[in-house]
Amino acid sequence: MAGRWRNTLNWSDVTPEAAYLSRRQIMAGAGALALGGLAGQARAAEGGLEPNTFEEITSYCNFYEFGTGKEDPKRNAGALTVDPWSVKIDGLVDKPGTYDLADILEGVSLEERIYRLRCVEAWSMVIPWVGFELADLLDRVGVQPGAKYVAFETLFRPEEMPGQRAPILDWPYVEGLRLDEAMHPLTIMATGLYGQDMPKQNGAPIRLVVPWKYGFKSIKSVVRISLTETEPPTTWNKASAREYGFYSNVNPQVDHPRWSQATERRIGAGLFSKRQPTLMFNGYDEVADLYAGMDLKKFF
Ligand SMILES: Nc1nc2c(c(=O)[nH]1)N[C@H]1C(S)=C(S)[C@@H](COP(=O)(O)O)O[C@H]1N2
Ligand SMILES: [Mo]
Repeated sequence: MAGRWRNTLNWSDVTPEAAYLSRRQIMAGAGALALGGLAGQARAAEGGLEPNTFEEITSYCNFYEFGTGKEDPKRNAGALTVDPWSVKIDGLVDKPGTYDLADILEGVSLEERIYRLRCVEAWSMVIPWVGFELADLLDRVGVQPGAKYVAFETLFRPEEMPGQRAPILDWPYVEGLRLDEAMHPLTIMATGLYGQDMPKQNGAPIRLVVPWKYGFKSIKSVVRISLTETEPPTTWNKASAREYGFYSNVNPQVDHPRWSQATERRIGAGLFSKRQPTLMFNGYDEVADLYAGMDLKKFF
């Protein structure tokens, strides 16, 4: 994809440039929906999946490597070098190695996935990602039988990431999934949004997106993916284990110790708009099977 960089982009603009993307979509539930077919025609999305604007998605961000303010990433991420970029894949895999991003992208098919994003802070957006299923990548490198978890790591480069020069979090940012969560078809590695290369503030050039979990699980600017036998440490859990569990599935019945998770504020909905109810698994009911028999209050 061309790395075009526009400040404003409307949903209707996306249609021509995204038209070549694979239309393989998960239509079950509210997983994703097909792009509007008519050129220049904005399409009303089904199931409350009207995407936020490009401006909203790229201006209101959490990326503490660039500062803790919502507008800090947009202001500070311009200095990030995203080319060259490689991802080290190691641990319990048949073909460990440091893979150039281009090599990773060669073997996958990019597609658009319009997903809700629910931040643990109780705001939400809808984002039209471009990406590929993490399972496709894991299948290519060959997951060994002993692997039970997937660990992820963000770039550590304090020269370009001013937030990393302060002990805001335990750097580098790390995250993790259980292997079955990582292999679920809803779990993607995203390389763009609105049909363009990933804006730096949203986790260029490649980031994880797990739509049924709180946003902090969707780790940005990934440089390492490791298959492990034991549950990997995760950044927000290390910062405050009683507030941020390993699973962190969106769950309106399990409140954060300091605020309710029953409702959320949709970014861009307007100052006087009503909060909307938060849905179990952020509305992605198809993942419920992954947690059959688990106490989701205990494993929050
Ligand atoms: N490396 C890294 N990844 C991160 C974060 C971060 O601070 N650093 N913030 C997380 C949080 S809290 C959220 S809500 C989402 C926000 O993604 P967005 O800014 O692209 O909407 O990114 C997640 N991934
Ligand atoms: Mo978040």
